[in-house]
Amino acid sequence: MPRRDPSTLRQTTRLPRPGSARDPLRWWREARFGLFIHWGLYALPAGVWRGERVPGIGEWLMFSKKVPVADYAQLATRFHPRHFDAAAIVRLAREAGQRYLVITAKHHEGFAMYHSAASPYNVVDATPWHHDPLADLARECRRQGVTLCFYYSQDLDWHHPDGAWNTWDFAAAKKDTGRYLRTKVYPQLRELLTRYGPVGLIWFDTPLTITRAHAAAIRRFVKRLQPRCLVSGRIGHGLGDYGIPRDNQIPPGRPTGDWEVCATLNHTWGFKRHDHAWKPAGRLIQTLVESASKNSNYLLNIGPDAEGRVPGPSATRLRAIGRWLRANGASVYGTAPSPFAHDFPWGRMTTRGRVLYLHFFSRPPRHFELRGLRTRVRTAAPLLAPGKKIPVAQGLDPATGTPVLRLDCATLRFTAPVTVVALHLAAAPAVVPGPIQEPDRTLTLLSGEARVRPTRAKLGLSPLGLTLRWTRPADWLEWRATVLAPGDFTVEVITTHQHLEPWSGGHTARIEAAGQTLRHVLTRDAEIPYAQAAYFPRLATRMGRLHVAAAGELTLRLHLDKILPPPKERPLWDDLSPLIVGVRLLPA
Ligand code: FHN
Repeated sequence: MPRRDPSTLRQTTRLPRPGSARDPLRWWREARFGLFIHWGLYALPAGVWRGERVPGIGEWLMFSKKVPVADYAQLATRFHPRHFDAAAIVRLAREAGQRYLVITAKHHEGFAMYHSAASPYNVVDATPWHHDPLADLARECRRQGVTLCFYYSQDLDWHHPDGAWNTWDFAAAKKDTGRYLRTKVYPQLRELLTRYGPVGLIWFDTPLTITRAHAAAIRRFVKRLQPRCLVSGRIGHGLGDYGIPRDNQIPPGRPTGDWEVCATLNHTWGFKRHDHAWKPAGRLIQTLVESASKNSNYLLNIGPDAEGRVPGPSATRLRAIGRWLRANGASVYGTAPSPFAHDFPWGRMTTRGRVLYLHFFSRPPRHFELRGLRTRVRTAAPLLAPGKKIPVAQGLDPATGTPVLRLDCATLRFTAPVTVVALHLAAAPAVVPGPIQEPDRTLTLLSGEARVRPTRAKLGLSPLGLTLRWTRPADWLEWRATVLAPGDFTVEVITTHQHLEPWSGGHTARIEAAGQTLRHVLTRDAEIPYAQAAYFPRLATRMGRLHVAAAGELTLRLHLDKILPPPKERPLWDDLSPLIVGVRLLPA
């Protein structure tokens, strides 16, 4: 892996566009689940270079070891994947329930995995295999009804003298981006968009040095050749048709806009023979559900080996997801996100018109309670047993008037990893805005549900619901939350960071609520366990105790009184200010 993960903080996303027959995102929103394939010359070293295990993600080996182009290109002479079987790979995607496939046409190593006239450094001309796997995949995708898409590294290219980031072979001062785009990127995009039939999307990646003008020109170029082809958010500069969080990142709460979570089955993208950190299938299913609940597709990766074989543990997991989807797919495909902007401790929600799907990640208590749903529930039943109605009671909390829904789950059979209950509503779901205390008395205030103050603050919130540019003590976050059961609480501030990047801590935080003040330096007091903790750890700082005397609306303000300057080392990303996930109140 690069020391830092240079993905995507610089991209933003547009707001969702309304669905219509002419909406190019329609098929993609309907699909919700896709197969990512990282395959290139890096599958040969598979994470080992000259006998030494290279840390990090496999496809970055050339960069990590600063392998000279002349040496790295020798790999092509050994690339002969006898076991590559496009029909089997597309079949696997279908078995997994994946509706589109994104294959690396050219990754940062610069090697074209198809027959490119624009560069002899390609899988047909430079290998003893002399074969175009993208042509096979295109044919099989058509035959088996999977949407074909291409990954293309438009900025980083370590083979081309003018491509970004190979400065061990090519002097940075002599690089001419325009020449790289003219001689490689545009000709190759033209090939990809004219030779393989309709392409669902081009998955651009890692927009680190590309200018807005170049990104806009690439977008126009794609749309001219295939107007319905989508452009991923990692084209940069907010020019994508949808956004992509950083690798393996799931945002807290419900972000704004259309998103695609891209994720690995182990840690690497390209095949690495020593990476056996396979994620359990149950967790992957929960992440798929969680993505859908956040208006996000889930693009799950395989890295075939140098023989073209899909690692066994990858195939097993994909098939397990497929089995779950065959039964429960109605609660995922083509669904809209949760009507709530916050996460629940018991699972996630998706919506389809007047149906609200509750995805339980663990067995619910017999008397399950959901707070904040304003719409009348006509019936509730397990998705897999619609005849087994679950008794429903709806009422108002006497102290606050908050709508409370109770399900009697005595007869509900919970099956791990996710059991879906469908609520049929009298109308499309409407909910109480803002955070609401849970029945276990915890109250989570996500940054995405806060208001930024004052109105002309420099502080902002990203569409993913994390703080941006918190550099001025004069700015603050403010929540109006509903408390049903008052009392004493332990208050925590939750921060995060990308695991390879520094955590921004040590600032002095102050909380004002219920007439009390809590002040504490942001320290790492505990790490909160959750599915993506390996990639985006969530760290809790204990601020102290708060007494809330009465039920009703609680206004809580988070200030940073003292903000430390960012580290001296020049960051790749724009903003190194504290990333605040939110504030949590736990019953004391
Ligand atoms: O640098 C790449 C990486 O190799 C991989 O392709 C991932 C997939 O999202 N994208 C970049 C890092 O974010």
